[in-house]
Amino acid sequence: MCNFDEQNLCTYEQIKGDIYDWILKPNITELEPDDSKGDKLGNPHRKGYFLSAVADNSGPGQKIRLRSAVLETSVPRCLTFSYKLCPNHAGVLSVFTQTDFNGSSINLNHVWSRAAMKCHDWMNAKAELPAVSYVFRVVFEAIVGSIVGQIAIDDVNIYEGNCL
Ligand SMILES: [Ca+2]
Repeated sequence: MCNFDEQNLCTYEQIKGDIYDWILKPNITELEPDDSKGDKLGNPHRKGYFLSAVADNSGPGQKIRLRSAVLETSVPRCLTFSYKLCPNHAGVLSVFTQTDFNGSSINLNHVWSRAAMKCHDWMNAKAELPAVSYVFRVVFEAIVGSIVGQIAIDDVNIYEGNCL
């Protein structure tokens, strides 16, 4: 699992070609008090970091993408993660699987999507990644909305087998 608390991206990487990157943010910051009211367990004293797609100057419609390492084929997997996506009109968070054909990245399957809604605590997401016959990556894509808000992920895990 990648919880970003070591202030790195584990095996994940920014997709080149986006104007903006996903950025590490601490769970609590005096400068941006709306980022998170404590962590997802409601403990305001917990330290740690999460990954945010909201830059100060990123405009509406910007796509900000992150991809996993290459995943080998043939076994079903389960993707789980936590997300915070709010308020209404702050944007959309999607997950795709992607492969590489002749040097071009091709989106294969839409796995998961949510549009920003009213703010609340961290939510848990779970999605099946079916077995396929080629190597692929998992891509997180944030599309910034018309209101500056929160598009954030944490505790990303991909494990072999069906979702529990
Ligand atoms: Ca974290």
